[in-house]
Amino acid sequence: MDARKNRIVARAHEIGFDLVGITDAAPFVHAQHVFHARVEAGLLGQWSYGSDAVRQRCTPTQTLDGARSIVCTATSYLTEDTPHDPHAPGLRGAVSRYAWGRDYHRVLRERLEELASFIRFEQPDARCVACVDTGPLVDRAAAVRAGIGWFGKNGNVLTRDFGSYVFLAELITDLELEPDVPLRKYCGSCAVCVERCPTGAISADGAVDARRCISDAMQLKGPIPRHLRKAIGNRVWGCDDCQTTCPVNVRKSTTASGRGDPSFRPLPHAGPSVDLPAMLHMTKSEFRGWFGPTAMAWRGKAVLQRNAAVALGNSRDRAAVPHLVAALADRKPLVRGHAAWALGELGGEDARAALTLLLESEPDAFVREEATLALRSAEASARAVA
Ligand code: B12
Ligand code: SF4
Ligand code: SF4
Repeated sequence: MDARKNRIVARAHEIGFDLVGITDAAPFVHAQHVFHARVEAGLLGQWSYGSDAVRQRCTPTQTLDGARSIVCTATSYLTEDTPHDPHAPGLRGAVSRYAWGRDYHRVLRERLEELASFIRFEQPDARCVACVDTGPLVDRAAAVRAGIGWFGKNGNVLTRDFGSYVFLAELITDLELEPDVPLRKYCGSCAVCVERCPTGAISADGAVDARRCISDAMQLKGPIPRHLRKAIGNRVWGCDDCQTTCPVNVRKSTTASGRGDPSFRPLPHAGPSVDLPAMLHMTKSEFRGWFGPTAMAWRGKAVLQRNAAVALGNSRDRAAVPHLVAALADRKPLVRGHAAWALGELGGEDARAALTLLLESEPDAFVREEATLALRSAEASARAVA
């Protein structure tokens, strides 16, 4: 290893990155081809990247003129906390592991900036651009070419030491650094995630259809498609099913230190599970205080309230009914409409009465449609019981 690379890698580990690999800045030709094909097939759903955006994400020199290398990192977010069962009855909702601590965009950007400062201290004329998630780079393709891990059929990059519970982040730089070699590893005949994905979103050749993915549905701006709502269970953000079932993730260590990264430990209000009625009725300042520091806040308050309403509809707990009835008066049609759906799922006389009352005065077409269908479903279950 060249001495400069050695020092950068050592410093990156000190800063808190668990895995570090280097690749050159050549275009990601195969990834661009795969990416294009998926956009064409509509598999990216709401992430409607145009051809220019796809090309830029796969061409590092478009982001940094004169780029020569990419320092790729992976940081484990696995902590020892137990996830909440997304199908447990009751008034608590499951948060995906990646979202229950501090927002990884902020944490990793701070670390990348620290690494860039170190590089500039060593080489004052070096230029660096930090990329994490929303940055203009295909994070997974870069990590794979830098030897950090391999593509799993569930779409995630799998790593030998930390499994797939890693965040990916990169520094594109004009420094010439010796590239690492990609790993020669594949899923082989395993297809556990393909079989266990609750919505059948993963194809046998390892392409994720975002339109059927629960993680995607929770981030939609508008209504959650009806056919996905039951499979969501009590989840309010993200979905980990294709990771918890993956054999590569069994008994994986938590960070290089083995103690779990303190930044990704559960925050008080956004831990492995949240109080669903509290989320459904939160004020703006509660939203900012509870979820602002996490990666769950970027779509805004109404989206989380909508998710909480769906989770309560799947709670199999009649204690949810009064909370949902109260949410029928929410200012946002998105919240009212999903609360109506949830009441239809729980049924009962009180739910039917509230839906009937809502239909007498509701002006919004989407909410009216949801309430009409919900009332029908609640009436059908009442008939079935009688
Ligand atoms: C949009 C997005 C999503 C969307 C769409 C995901 C998708 N599958 O495309 C949704 C909301 C569904 C999503 C969900 C999740 N995401 Co996301 N997401 C992104 C984001 C912002 C862009 C991904 C993208 O460009 N997709 C387009 C597709 C075409 O590209 P790709 O996913 O990189 O896939 C490449 C491979 O298919 C590759 N490829 C090339 N050759 C080959 C060969 C083989 C055999 C295979 C299989 C693939 C392959 O080509 C593609 C292009 O590079 C990235 C961050 C980033 N900048 O890359 C995070 C990112 C991929 N997400 C991440 C995470 C953690 C998740 C979730 C696990 C969160 C959760 N628990 O709910 C889920 C997992 C869902 C899943 N099974 O994919 C991490 C993944 C970390 C890792 N270990 O891989 C990333 C990298 C964010 C980060 N910086 O850490 N995500
Ligand atoms: S995140 Fe959930 S819904 Fe999406 S592909 Fe994985 S298991 Fe399927
Ligand atoms: S469950 Fe099996 S097929 Fe899916 S990513 Fe893990 S090893 Fe690959």
